[in-house]
Amino acid sequence: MAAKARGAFTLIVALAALTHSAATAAAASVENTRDARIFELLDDDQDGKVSMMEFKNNQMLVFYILDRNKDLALSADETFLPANVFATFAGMDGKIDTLEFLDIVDSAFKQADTNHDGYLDRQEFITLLNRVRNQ
Ligand SMILES: [Ca+2]
Ligand SMILES: [Ca+2]
Ligand SMILES: [Ca+2]
Repeated sequence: MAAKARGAFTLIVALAALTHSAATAAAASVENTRDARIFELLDDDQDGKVSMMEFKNNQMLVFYILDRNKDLALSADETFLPANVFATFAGMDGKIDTLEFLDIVDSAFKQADTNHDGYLDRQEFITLLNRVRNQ
């Protein structure tokens, strides 16, 4: 998988951790349950698939959560990314701004949508999470 997609999905997993770690620590140990929750979190209109728009909206939420100092850019210490992966996103200024972030999200979505129908279904999503974990 391309570095960009890998990074974006690291962020998704980070969101899941942020959202659920406090309330459902016990349930989170069951990985499949957690994956289903992440998917439901992304699927705003609950039609069983995640559109590009749903994906982007939710990822922008991740961005704002991660951006602790609210300068609309992610520095290395605000992300959960390995330094080398972060560097490939951040470019010369050493920060990931919103446009760079959306670019990452865009390419991650396209990589994950293996049947190219413009949606992530549960299977595509779970496959992707498993791939990210097994890197
Ligand atoms: Ca949906
Ligand atoms: Ca920041
Ligand atoms: Ca698809």
